[in-house]
Order: sequence, then structure tokens, then C-alpha cells
Amino acid sequence: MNHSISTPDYMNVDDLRAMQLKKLQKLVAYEYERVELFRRRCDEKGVKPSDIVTLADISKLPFMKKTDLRDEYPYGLTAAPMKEIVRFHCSSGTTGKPICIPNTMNDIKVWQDATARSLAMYGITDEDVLQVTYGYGLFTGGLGLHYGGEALGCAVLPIGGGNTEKQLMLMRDLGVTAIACTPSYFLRIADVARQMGIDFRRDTKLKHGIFGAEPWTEEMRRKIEEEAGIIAHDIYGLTEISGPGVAAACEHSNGLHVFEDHYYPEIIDPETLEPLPDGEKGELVFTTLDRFGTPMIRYRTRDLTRIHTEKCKCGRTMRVIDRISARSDDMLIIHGVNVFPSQVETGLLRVPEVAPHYQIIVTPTDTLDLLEIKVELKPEIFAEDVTNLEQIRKNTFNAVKNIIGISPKITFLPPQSLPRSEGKIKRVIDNRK
Ligand code: DLL
Repeated sequence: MNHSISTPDYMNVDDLRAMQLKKLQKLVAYEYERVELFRRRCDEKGVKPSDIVTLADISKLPFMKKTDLRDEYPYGLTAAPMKEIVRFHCSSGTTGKPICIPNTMNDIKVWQDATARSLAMYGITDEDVLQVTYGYGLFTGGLGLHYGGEALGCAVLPIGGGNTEKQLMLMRDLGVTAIACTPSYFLRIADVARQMGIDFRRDTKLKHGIFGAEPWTEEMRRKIEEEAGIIAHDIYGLTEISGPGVAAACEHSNGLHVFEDHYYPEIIDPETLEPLPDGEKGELVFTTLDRFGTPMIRYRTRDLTRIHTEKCKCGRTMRVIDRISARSDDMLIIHGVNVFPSQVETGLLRVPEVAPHYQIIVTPTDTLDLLEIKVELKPEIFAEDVTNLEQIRKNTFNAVKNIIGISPKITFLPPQSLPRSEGKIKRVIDNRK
């Protein structure tokens, strides 16, 4: 039995839009009354809550950004009184103050509903044993999947990150069927499993991986599925909008369904800030229709994607976005060319001899910036007396260059030489900064 999760995934679209409009009108009035920054910005634009008559009117409203959360830290964007706040989550970001999101009990319930629906979308049920390897604490990964799993009736193993050998021991002994972690940490778990002589197919019951919190490519997904014999599901979310479960991939979607009854998505042109029609690629923006602790209205995620125009074969009416392969913040400009780390990953994983462990290093020189890609060779390749290393190097160079358009220096490393991560991995070192 699936416990206490709602099932609006298949709602009639007109009813869904009517529901979104109603929620939006209520939210804007609430935020206008309680959050000074929002009220001031609306006044500057000459827009009042009563001007929101259709969903398209959302474009009249001001945007919110990560810097607003930093500037207004800790409580400037909190709309609910402290007696209604039950939990904080924070995300550290790269510099300065963290961003801090106070949640009400209702916010937690809405989030739990979306995370449980994500798990249900993957085919997970109350029969499953779910190992939550995302970090617990201020990060939303651990508690987010934990509450979602419990709401669905899964048996949750709240282990958090690290201690990989113990992770594998419990996975085997408890009959874990689903694991939730970053894709990069799963690679680490798979490495250690190999060292311990554990074969996922033979020695465990693992069937599902619930992977997110960092960009990962379709090539990486296929690689993980082949190597571990599991289905690798994509889960997306961000602290500001709740946490994991803002969007999730069904088996047909070739992208992720956004739980639109809770989170209203828009795509904007990041330069002009104008809304873009479905189908066009741009920056993803969210409005949290049901959150009242720290509501976000037109929050700019910096994540780049598009909303699909075609209906999904699964019958869900919640719109689909492309998997998030890039953040505008991650874009490297090298020799005037825009390069995303995910493009490098796609190229590398097309070369059968290299392992999915790599680092991208950009170093200024007197002339042009140098792009170096350090990548580990697969253990079985490294163990051989490699006579065709130069050919493998050429293939790797070409595979990456064909995608990014500039010439990288390829450096092969022995297995296990690059740092591994227990959470989000840092793959780029930009020495120009
Ligand atoms: O990473 C929440 C989360 C936890 C999502 C566990 C999925 C699983 P933040 O630390 O605030 O929250 O980071 C949010 O991570 O804006 C994206 O750039 C990136 N991200 C999250 N999920 C994905 C994904 C959590 N599936 C930021 N694919 C987001 C690509 C992702 N990028």
C-alpha cells in the first residue's frame, strides 16, 4: 500500500492550470503583505497582487535570485512567523554567507509529497528497502529522500554519506533494493564493491539508483546501468525550492516531470529575462505555489533546460523538462568558446578504455588558456601492457574536441588517482580565478 501520497500527476490540464492560478494569486497576496523586499520590487514595477488575473501575468512579477537570499540572510525573505517554522535547510554555495531556508510543517509535507511521488514514478513501492546515502543535515538530500521514502512505506536505511564498506555490507545484508546518492558517489561505491569482490547482480538485490544533486549525462546513466545492472533514475531539486523531488524522470519522459501542482516552472532568456515559449532552451525559473515559510516567486535557478512541447507517453500531464546538464554558473569560457563540463563527460564516456573519473583544469598561459583533462584509465586497461596508448589518447582527444570544438590536453592517470566524493563532486579547477 502506498501511504498518504497525493496523485495529481494525471490531472486534467485545464483543471491543473486553474489550480495553479488560484494558488499563485493567494501566494502573491501573502508574499506582498509579508515580505518587504517583494513588496518594494512590485511597487517599483507598478504591479499589485490584484493584477495577477491569468497565469501569463506571472511575467509582470519581479524575479528572485540567490543573491537576494544572501543579502536578506537569515530571515529577510521569511514570510511565516517563527512559531510556524519547524526546520531549516541551508546550502553553502561557493562564497560568503550560506543561504538559509526556514520551512513550515506544511512546506515539509508538500516536499515529502513530491519526493514520494518521484519514488513512485520510478516504480518504487512499500516493498522496497531504500538506502539513503545523501548527506543528512542542512543539505536537503538525506532528509528529503528519507521522508519521501517513509511516506511511500519503504523501509528506509538512513545511513548518510561515507563509510563505503559499511554501506556495501548493509546493502547486501538488509537486501537493499534502491539507493539514493549522487551519481559520483555511486561510482565510488561501485569501485569499492569491485575491491571487496561484491558483484551487484550476484550479491545484492539492488534494482534502483536515485541519482541527482549534480549534473550527470545520459552517457553516465547508461554506463552506471550497464555496470551495476540497475535502473538509474534522475531526481532534480534545489534547496531554495524545497530539495530533491521538484522534478523526476519517468521511464518514457526522456527528461523530468515537474511536480507542477507545487512548483510552477518558466523558462526565460537569461540575457533579456523575457519568458520563452515551451520548447526553447533557457534558464529555469520556479514559483513555489504551496510553500509559505520562505516562498520563492520567479526564482532564477541558473539551471539551463527547456520545457517539452510533446505530451509524455506515460500519461502524466505534469510538464517535462530536459535533464539538467548545465548550470550557467558552470560554463567555462575558453578561447572565447563556451564549454560545459557535461560536454566533456559526454565525449570521454564515448571512449571505452577510460573510466568515468575525470577532472577539468584550466590554466592561464602567456598565450592561450590551457584546457587539460585528466582522466583515469579503466583498471583492466591499465593492467594490460598498453601498446596503443597513443591511439587511445587520440580517440579521447577527438571524442572531446568533436563536442567542445577546442583542443584539450589529455592526461591519462592510473585507476584510483583522482579524488572521489561522498556528495557533490568538484570536477573543475579553474586556475584563472
Ligand atoms: O542538490 C537537492 C537535491 C538533493 C537534488 C538530492 C537531488 C537529489 P542544492 O544543494 O541546493 O540542492 O543544489 C541544487 O544542484 O540547482 C542543480 O544545479 C543541481 N542539481 C540538483 N539535481 C540535479 C540533477 C540539491 N538531477 C542544484 N541533475 C541545482 C543536474 C542537479 N543537476
